[in-house]
Amino acid sequence: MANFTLPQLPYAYDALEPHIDAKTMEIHHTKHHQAYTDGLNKALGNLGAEFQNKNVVDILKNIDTVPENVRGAVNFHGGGYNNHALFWNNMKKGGGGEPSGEVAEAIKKAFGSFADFKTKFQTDSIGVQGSGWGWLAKNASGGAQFITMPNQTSPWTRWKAEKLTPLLGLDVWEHAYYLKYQNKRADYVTAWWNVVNWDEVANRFKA
Ligand code: MN3
Repeated sequence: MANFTLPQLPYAYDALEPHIDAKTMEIHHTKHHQAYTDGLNKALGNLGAEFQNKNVVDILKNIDTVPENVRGAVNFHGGGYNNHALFWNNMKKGGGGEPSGEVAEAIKKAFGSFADFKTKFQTDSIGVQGSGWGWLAKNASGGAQFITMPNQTSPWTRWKAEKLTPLLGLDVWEHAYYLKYQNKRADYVTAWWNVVNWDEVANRFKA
């Protein structure tokens, strides 16, 4: 039986105030992330022993090997499980500013400038239809790339085709912002830049 557990938040629920409110963080973590955790365990429970003790990233990278009858559920809940773990670590109290080092150079090379990168990330994330995520990823040639992904589909599912590694993810599901920002997704995205943990992004880029 798969036994994934809800990862701890690396800070208190109110740590990202006023940009992301404590109530949203608490519900997002204890209800939504918990639901993806439970859903992943349930979906994997239908499969044989070879799927029970795998790392979730390995499962997502090899999503094409998951039997078809549960592939959709594993894609959704496994993606949600891993996306949120990345998301919590992509943020910190007193974050924001600009990256430095290798990831900053890669962003400049791919997008022209940090400001141009921000515009692209922000515009396309706000433009996601329905629910999904915006991602800064590292591509096969070691460069920076922006992608959006629908629903909870993880960038890791594009590993075999494109060798994409997720670096920085932004959850634009309404549950990530609705309590504080209601329908104003753009205001949430604008505020979110103030909590981005660029040290974590730099570490993920180097790894
Ligand atoms: Mn979410």
